[in-house]
Amino acid sequence: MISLAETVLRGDRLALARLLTQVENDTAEGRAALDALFPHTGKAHLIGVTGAPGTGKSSLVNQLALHFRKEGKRVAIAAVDPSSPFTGGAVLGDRVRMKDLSGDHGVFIRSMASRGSIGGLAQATASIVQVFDAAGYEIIMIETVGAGQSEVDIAKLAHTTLVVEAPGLGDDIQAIKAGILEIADIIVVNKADRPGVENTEKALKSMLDLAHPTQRVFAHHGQYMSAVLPAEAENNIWIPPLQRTIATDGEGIDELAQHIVEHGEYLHLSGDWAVRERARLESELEATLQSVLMNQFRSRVSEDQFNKVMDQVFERILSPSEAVEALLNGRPK
Ligand SMILES: Nc1nc2c(ncn2[C@@H]2O[C@H](COP(=O)(O)OP(=O)(O)O)[C@@H](O)[C@H]2O)c(=O)[nH]1
Ligand SMILES: [Mg+2]
Repeated sequence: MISLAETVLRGDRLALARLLTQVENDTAEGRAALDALFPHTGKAHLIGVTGAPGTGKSSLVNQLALHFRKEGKRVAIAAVDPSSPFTGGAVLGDRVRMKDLSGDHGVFIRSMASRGSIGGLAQATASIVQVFDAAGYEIIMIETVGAGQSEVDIAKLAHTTLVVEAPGLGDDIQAIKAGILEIADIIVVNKADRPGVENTEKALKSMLDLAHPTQRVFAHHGQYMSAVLPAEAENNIWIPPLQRTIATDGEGIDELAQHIVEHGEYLHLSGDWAVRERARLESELEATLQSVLMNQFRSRVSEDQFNKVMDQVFERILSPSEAVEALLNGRPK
């Protein structure tokens, strides 16, 4: 019998849709397929698109997809935004524009159900992106919205992160506070047809100038950067460009796509592509290890045992770390 993974590798869209559901539900079949597909991953350019609701992320993703399709690239979209038009929560105009893409077999769009836990969503998104990658989609866009950590977690999946701002939302400072600019590789000022675009740009530029470019770029990657980056690349720093767009009529899209391609080239030249891949896979490995160990632990320790120890923590008889010790050694004090 041919496995689901093999059918997906052959380019069967129906099998792909079925597998994505298995993966989202974290079934045994889904996990087995992910294992089988893993050697086929690592080829796609993963692009995160994040920003406050209503800034135009879905519209931009739609336009970028059309752009990359014209270049003959296969494009997949994972929409994690629960209010996204891809999930049906859109005004009519958006749905109409999505029709530009429907029926095109070089495009695959998947909306993610929102999950209880942020970690779960990030992990499910990572798995779905892996399936797209193995299935041969060269450009994978991940649209996310959220407050702080979920955006950051999902952005960690991407090679290139676009942070979308728009004038007139009054959320510029909010977004910057949330550290969103720190994850930006490219800043998009969408709705450039709206009044106030200069002010939005000015605010963003001054926020960007506050940090030394070196620090800004390097802080994003933590300790990996200095350890793996070739010395000659240190002068070759990526300064996030600021691109104006009007997603509703496609203005600035070619330039934005150009920035994305250039960022991909920069990542390869600087060695940062491999750095990001390694960091991404490492956090995936850690997350998997954590959940497996947790499950193992739960299967060994009964609820009753756990509650008894928990009671002792509550009574201040055991400290949390003594409680863990007691649980790992099999029996409470
Ligand atoms: N005026 C103007 N409206 C836009 C632009 N881009 C998107 N919109 C509109 O803004 C609304 C929100 O867009 P959407 O792409 O759903 O934003 P998202 O919530 O960030 O995904 C929709 O009504 C779009 O048609 C733009 O460049 N200019
Ligand atoms: Mg959206």
